[in-house]
Amino acid sequence: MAMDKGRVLLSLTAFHPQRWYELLSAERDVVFEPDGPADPSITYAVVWKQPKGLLSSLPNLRAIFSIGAGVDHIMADSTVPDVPIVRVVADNLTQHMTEYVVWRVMDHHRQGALYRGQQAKKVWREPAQRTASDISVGIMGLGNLGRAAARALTGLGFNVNGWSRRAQNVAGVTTFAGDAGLIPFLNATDILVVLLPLTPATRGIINYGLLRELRRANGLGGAVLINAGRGRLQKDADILRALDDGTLKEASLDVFEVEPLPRTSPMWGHPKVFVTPHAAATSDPAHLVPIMLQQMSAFERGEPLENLVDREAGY
Ligand code: NDP
Ligand code: OXD
Repeated sequence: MAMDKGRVLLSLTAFHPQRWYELLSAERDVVFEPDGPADPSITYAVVWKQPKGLLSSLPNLRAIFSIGAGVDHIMADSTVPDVPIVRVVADNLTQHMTEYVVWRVMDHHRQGALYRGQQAKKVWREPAQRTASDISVGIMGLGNLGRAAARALTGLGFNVNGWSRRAQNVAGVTTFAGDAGLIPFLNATDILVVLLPLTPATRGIINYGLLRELRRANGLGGAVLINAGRGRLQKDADILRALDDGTLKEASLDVFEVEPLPRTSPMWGHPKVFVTPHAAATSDPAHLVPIMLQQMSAFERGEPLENLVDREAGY
């Protein structure tokens, strides 16, 4: 039997909600706040960093929709009720992330920082040039985003390694898995791209000891870190130490332990760091809301929800 058309609670922190509201409202009754405690009318929640305790107060909640691919912002609330959690898997978001990864890998590979420095001093000097096949890019996290980035990088001629929790097979990629695969993966990697989710198992994984394991005899002049996963995967202080003692040559960081990155952070002015404001792959409501609305309607017809979070694994 088909379910009733559910009402949607929209709870977004640090995102402008208006466009999400307008697009969801085309098909659904949408509210920003429950109608008092234990509001029985709400059946779906569309969220980013919802207030703790909010979701567990809704007795008829059927499903939670994250407006991002990551769901650590939902899981941070230990009272989240045991209903399906749907995360974003969408061509548009994947394309944004692939563009970011290719952009940052190419900039480090083609020595963007060196040329920007030379231009500032009006220096006309041509450094030695490598080809992509001289460089191994290692992607931590071979999920939806990691696999797409790997495809683009293999297409450009880079050697690509990938590391995941479970063994994966990706055409043209040398894959490693689990704890046993981590050190061999790092030892074979010149440019490390982090596209992991933040879970209890991955928190703080990008630390000084891990960075020491990267390959540095590669003609790049040192190892490079690119993190577009989550800030709390990394230890900002360890990255600064690694940059300052030469363990790392350069870093491109889209995410930080504290966001927005405090104005006092040395990352801002560091000559070897390229900072973007958690903008590698922006969630665009024009692309994502239609997918959410389709999922809600399909669910009400009795079809299964897609792109569900494994609560035990935390992503
Ligand atoms: P997926 O869930 O599709 O993939 C996650 C990958 O990480 C999988 O390969 C998974 O392994 C691996 N993984 C998870 N836990 C571990 C672990 N303990 N050890 C080793 N590997 C692990 O996620 P997406 O690719 O869609 O997204 C990845 C992350 O990117 C998001 O969680 C989010 O944090 C971040 N993100 C950042 C954005 C930005 O703008 N900066 C935008 C969008 C996403 P397995 O294959 O075995 O499951
Ligand atoms: C996401 C993000 O998880 O934008 O999608 O960080």
